[in-house]
Amino acid sequence: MAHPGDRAADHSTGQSAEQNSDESRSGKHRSGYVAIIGRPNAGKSTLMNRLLGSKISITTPKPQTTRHQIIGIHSDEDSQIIFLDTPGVLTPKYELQSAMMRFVERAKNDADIILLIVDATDSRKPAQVVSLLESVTVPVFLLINKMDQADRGRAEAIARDIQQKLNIHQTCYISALTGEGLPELLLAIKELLPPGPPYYPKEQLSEQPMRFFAAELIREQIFLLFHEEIPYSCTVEVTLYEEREEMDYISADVIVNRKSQKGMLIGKGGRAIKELGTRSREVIEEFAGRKIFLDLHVKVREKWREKENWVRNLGYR
Ligand SMILES: Nc1nc2c(ncn2[C@@H]2O[C@H](COP(=O)(O)OP(=O)(O)OP(=O)(O)O)[C@@H](O)[C@H]2O)c(=O)[nH]1
Ligand SMILES: [Mg+2]
Repeated sequence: MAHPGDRAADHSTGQSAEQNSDESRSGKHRSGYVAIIGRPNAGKSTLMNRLLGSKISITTPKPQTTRHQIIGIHSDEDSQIIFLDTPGVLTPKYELQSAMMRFVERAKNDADIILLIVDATDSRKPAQVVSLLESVTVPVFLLINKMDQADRGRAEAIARDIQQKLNIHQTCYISALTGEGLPELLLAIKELLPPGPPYYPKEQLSEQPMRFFAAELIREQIFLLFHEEIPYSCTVEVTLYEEREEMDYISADVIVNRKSQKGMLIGKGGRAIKELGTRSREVIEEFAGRKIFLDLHVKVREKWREKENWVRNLGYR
C-alpha cells in the first residue's frame, strides 16, 4: 500500500507536511485515502460530491461517466480525508476501458479505507466488484445506495449476500442524492483514519487543474445531450486555457472515434455543436465563477479508444 505521503509529494502545489496544524503535531490529526469503488452508475461520483458539498466529479444517468481517478479533499479541524472517485468496475473491451480499470486498481491499492458502493435498485449482483475486493486488507465499508428509491427488504438481502463474501467493517444504508446516512458515514470514516498530517492545504478541494475540469464538464454535457455510442466514443481535449482579465478563453477539441460520428456531433446546420457549446460554457462558468469564452471544434482520431498511445496522450494515464 502506498503511503499518502508518496502522492502528496508529487502534488503540484508542493505543500504538505510543513503545513501541519497543532492537532497533527500533537498526534491527534488524522488523514488518509478513501477509495470509492463500485459498478458503473452505482452513485460513486454523486457520493463524493455530496460528501464534499461541491461538484468535483461529473455525474450523469449513463454508466461509465467517470473515466479517471478524481481526488476530492474533505478537511476539518482535526482530519483530512482524501476521497478517490473511480470509474465503474467492468470487463474492459477496448484500451480506454483498460485504462479506466487501471485507475480503479491504483485507487484500491492506495486506499487506507475502501467504500464499496452498491445501487440497491439494481437487480444485478456486483460480482466483479466483490471479487476485486476479495484480497484487500484495509477496512471496507459497504454502502447500500439509492435508499430514497429502494425497497428496504431487498436492500438488506443485497447487503447480506455481500457480507457473506467479503469481510465488511460496517454496512451503511445511504442516499448519495439526498444525503441520508452521510453524516454518520463521515464520522465512522474519521474514526478509522490513521493518525497523520494534512497532505493538502485545508481549503483545497481537489488537485486537477482548471483545464481538466473544463474538459470533464464538456464531456458531461456530451453524455447528457447525445445518445447510443456517441458519449462512449468521444473525449475532450482542452488545447488552450487562458486566463484573461475580462473572461477566461478556452479552446477545446471534441475527439470522435469514427469519421461518421463527426456529423452527428455537429448536427444539422451546426445546431448540435452550438447547443453543446452553449451548455458547456454555462456549466464551466458556474464552476469557475467567472465568464468564459469557449471555442469548440470536432476532430476525428480514427479508433482512438482502441489505441494505447492515443488513450495515453488524451490524458488517460
Ligand atoms: N435516486 C437516487 N439516484 C442516485 C443516487 N445516487 C446517485 N444517483 C443517480 O445515479 C446516476 C449515476 O450517478 P453517478 O454518481 O454518476 O454514478 P457513478 O457510480 O459515479 O457512475 P460511473 O462514473 O458511470 O461509474 C445519476 O443519475 C445520479 O443522480 C441516490 O442516492 N438516489
Ligand atoms: Mg462516476
